[in-house]
Amino acid sequence: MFSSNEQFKQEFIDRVERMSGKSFADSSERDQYQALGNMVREFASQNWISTNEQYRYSGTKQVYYLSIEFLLGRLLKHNLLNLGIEKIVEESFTELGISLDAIEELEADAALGNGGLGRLAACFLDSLASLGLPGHGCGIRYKHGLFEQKIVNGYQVELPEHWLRNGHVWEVRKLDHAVEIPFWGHIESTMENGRLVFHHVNAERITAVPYDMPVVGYKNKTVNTLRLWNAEPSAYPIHKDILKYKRETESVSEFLYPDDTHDEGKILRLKQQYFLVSASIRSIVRSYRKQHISLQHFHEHVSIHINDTHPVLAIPELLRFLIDEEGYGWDEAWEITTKTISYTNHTTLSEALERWPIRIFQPLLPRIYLIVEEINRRFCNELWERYPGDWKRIENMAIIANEEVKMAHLALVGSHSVNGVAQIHTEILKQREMPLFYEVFPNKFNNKTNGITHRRWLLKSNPQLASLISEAISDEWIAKPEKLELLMEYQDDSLFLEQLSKVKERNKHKLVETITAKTGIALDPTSIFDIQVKRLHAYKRQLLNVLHIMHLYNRIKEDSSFSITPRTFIFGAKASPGYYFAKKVIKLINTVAKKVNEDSEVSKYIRVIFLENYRVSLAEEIFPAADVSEQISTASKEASGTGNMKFMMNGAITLGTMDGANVEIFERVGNENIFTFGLSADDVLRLQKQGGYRAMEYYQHDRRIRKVLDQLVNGFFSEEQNEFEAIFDSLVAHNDQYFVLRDFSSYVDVQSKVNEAYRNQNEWWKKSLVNIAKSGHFSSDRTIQQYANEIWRIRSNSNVL
Ligand code: F55
Repeated sequence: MFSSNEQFKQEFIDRVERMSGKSFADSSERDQYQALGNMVREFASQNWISTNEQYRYSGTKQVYYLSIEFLLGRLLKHNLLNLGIEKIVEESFTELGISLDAIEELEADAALGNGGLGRLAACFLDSLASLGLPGHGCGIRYKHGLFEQKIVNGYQVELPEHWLRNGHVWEVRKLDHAVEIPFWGHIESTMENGRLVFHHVNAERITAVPYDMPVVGYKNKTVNTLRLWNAEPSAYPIHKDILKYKRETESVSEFLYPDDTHDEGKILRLKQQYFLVSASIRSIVRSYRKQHISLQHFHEHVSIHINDTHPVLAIPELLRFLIDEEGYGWDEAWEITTKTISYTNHTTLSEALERWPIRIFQPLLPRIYLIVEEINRRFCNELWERYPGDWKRIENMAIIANEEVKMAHLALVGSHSVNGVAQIHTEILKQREMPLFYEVFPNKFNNKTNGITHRRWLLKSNPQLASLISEAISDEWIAKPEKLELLMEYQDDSLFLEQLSKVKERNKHKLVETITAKTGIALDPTSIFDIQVKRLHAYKRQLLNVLHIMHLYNRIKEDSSFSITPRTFIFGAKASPGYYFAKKVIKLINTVAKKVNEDSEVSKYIRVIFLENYRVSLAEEIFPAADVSEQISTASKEASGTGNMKFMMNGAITLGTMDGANVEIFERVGNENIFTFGLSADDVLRLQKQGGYRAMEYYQHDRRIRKVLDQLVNGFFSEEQNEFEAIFDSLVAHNDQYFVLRDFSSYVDVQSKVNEAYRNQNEWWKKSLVNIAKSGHFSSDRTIQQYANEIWRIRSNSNVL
């Protein structure tokens, strides 16, 4: 099918005609997309079957990555690339007069995630398959992924997302693997053969139907599986009102919750969590059974990883299965469970730590609640033995306290490994956030600094840079990204640096075309492209960026001799629909953008763009075009960040605080190749302990700050007078919880250093080169290899295939 252009074209034309019922000449781009997608999936399925068989018969240990989010983006080109058939398809399409880029545009992003946590899961799947590791994803097949963002009059408006509207060519429904998940009802116990047996009676059952997607490894014949569960009514409902039951059932996999910090405490969310976990464990055990090995050895053959606490009910669910369905005693079941499960923490923000009120938890999941109670009882007993009389400590560490179930405590107690996602984050977890647990379980804690797949974020999204690199150092870096370091040899090669700058220029031109087509705003591709793209959150401090832009506006207006290197500030960010402050910041960015872009004097130097509907496919155009990467979170608040790594790999220079993985970027590139500013994490944590700092004094004593803040509320923007009052208040009246004003001066200084640095073009491209050269460490291949060796203890099967 893909062995020659001629053969491909023939098969493709036949396929288009067979599937669409039209002649090839009459077929639409969508018909062509469908036909190509089908061909590619079919092609991958040969290796999919053999990978599965190999896993089944060799008995190799498998890992299952449970995540409530997988932010996949588009798969067509990614699959073509990994299957090694991109060239044949591209050439054949050119011969047929079809644009592969145009066809790719027809694929909707699979946006089953909010941001970093969901995208990390997607990068991990790619690395698992590309390293030939037996690792699979388990998630939910949301009918509606993350909302589509429109900007109307400067405000964010959310529209429901419909990625499945035209079907999804990559998924295969597996009805014969469906399982039933019980909710509600109550628990009765009986004595059977001297053993207490639990029965879940009057439960309402939901059918979980898996949809499998192939996860294609990079040119290595491995095809793993992402299994996404769809909620459907059971064939034997007990409900009287069938329509209501159907509606309620389907709602479980209807929407992705659009919040990236808070769990709203909604019952539907807890239902989603148990739905994912219970369906996944049932199917994991089912395939384990095919190997005919006793469940006693389960943890030797299976590793289950939970991505944050959202799937933490995997712990009581596996216990329940072993005890209730397999007849194991508590101690043995507990040992198997804890040895199977490992957990990643993604945040220290207290508002993000999940806690469920018992009044919601207990009625929905009566048997699971009993098990959690027993875990808690035993854990508190152990603590009592170790710290007799220390009630305060035990209360602080309990899994159930104050009428709530604390999910992070359950994860810490019921797993054998707890990892943070960057060195500084892991240290903060151990020393500041969970010191009591660190004291009890020092060996569980470990760090796994995040990574990103260089195949999507460099090879696919920046093909020109990828070729330039390969021409210089061969394409060995694709299999071994740490080889990018060989680029260090080219630091003083002015021809190479020139070529590097040309690639960036072309990528900037391309982004400008996209932006101008969408907004009508003309941009200067020779200006510095200074970009902040990520979810909107107070701790990520998009506000600091905007306040600085307002300050530049003021300087340009006040002083006619003030001149700066032209700069284009680009933002992309979705705010959680209920997050009032974040939405106000979006409005402010758009208001400042209008003011700046419409002012002929100011727009000579700076322009501001807010890109609507930031998402994976748009990100792939943005990172290659960036000069400056804004990573300006309040130190200690960003667990890792992964956008920072994508920018770096594409040759942008980080302008950031010493937070998350920025610290490790700093350590690798050295002081000359990064712009850092602001308070350290230690400073912030110390000041926070003291109750903060005096933000009002910064407002009163720094006239730059006073001017900018006054402009928020004095009608300067000709918006409603109180439009930005909440922002003003957050800084002054509520004492600036995120140290925006405190870091303002330092940020202004570092921004002017960026200006200076860009003037020396040779030095700039050298910095850019060093960043690319040192970015191999941030490939998720490195991260996944560490998880595989140190946590999951799984091995590659590539030598077997
Ligand atoms: C989603 C839902 C809830 Cl209820 C809570 C959090 C999230 C979420 O999306 N979190 C998230 O994206 N966290 C981020 O994880 C990244 C990957 O580890 C980190 O790089 C980033 O620092 C962290 O904020």
